[in-house]
Amino acid sequence: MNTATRVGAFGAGLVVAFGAALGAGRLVGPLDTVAAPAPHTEMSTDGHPADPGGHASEGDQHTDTHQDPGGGTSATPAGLSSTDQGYRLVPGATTLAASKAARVTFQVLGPDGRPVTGFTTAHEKKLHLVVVRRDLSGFQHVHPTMAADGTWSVSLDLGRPGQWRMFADFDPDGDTEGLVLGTDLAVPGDYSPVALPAPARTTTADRYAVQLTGSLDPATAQRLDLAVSDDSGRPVDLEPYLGADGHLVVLREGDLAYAHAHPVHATTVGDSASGATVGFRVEPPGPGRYRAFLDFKVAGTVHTAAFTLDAAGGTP
Ligand SMILES: [Cu+2]
Repeated sequence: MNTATRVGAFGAGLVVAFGAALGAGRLVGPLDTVAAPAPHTEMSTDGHPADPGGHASEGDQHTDTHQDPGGGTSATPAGLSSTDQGYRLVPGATTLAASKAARVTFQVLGPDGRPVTGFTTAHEKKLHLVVVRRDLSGFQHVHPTMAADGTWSVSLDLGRPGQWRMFADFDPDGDTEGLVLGTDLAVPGDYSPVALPAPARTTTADRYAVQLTGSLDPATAQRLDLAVSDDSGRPVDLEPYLGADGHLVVLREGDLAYAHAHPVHATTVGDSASGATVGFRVEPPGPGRYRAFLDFKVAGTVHTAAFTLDAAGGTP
């Protein structure tokens, strides 16, 4: 990513402008999902251990976003295309048998048509993969491993038939901005869409309760704060996860426009005072109903909380 982007975005706190930003989404914090236990193999495409543990200094400082001073959102939202800026996301197979441990492979082809092998680490990973069924159920955020030839692979929970969307969120080496490319995977079988839960301000993730404050506005970046407490109502101490106190991926119902936000404030690794609340700035590409997935880490385990939000003034 270029320096300007890095600095600018960081300084201002991340505004994820879905649309305007090309790589609006580009850093996803990894989560290994709710449903998919895929151990996230830290890949080391360059021969180094992916993350020795300290990513605070640099990994956190970039943001994935681009500021969009004009507030415009005329650009195509991230994740809707399998190609952008000459890059192309190519899955190894587009139809997979239903399996809770489906092996999924893909390559990112560069402008020269060859598999890309050089990626800039963002939030401790060279590539973040978000996978969700088109009905917005089954959210998974994992970190595939790349082979020397540029083929990425990962185990996903595709145990339920349906049409799945995978988003590769990455920043190729060079001047290109971060990209989010998307493509569908079909899992044949008896498909029963799951209705999106109604908008709500509280939800649970495993034994934790998560409370949302703020709302989405289709025209401007708005702050969303999420507070996590345990089953006895006590606030918990959020731990840094992939260089941030939390990672938020927001997807629009209907077209799955994608945005990824990181916390408004910088995270200090090992900062026990980071607290139980994490704030994000999110700017949806337009009106609609969205599903927001928050990945957070408590006591060494990553959890995912999901909320349905309307961007149109109709907040719960
Ligand atoms: Cu990730």
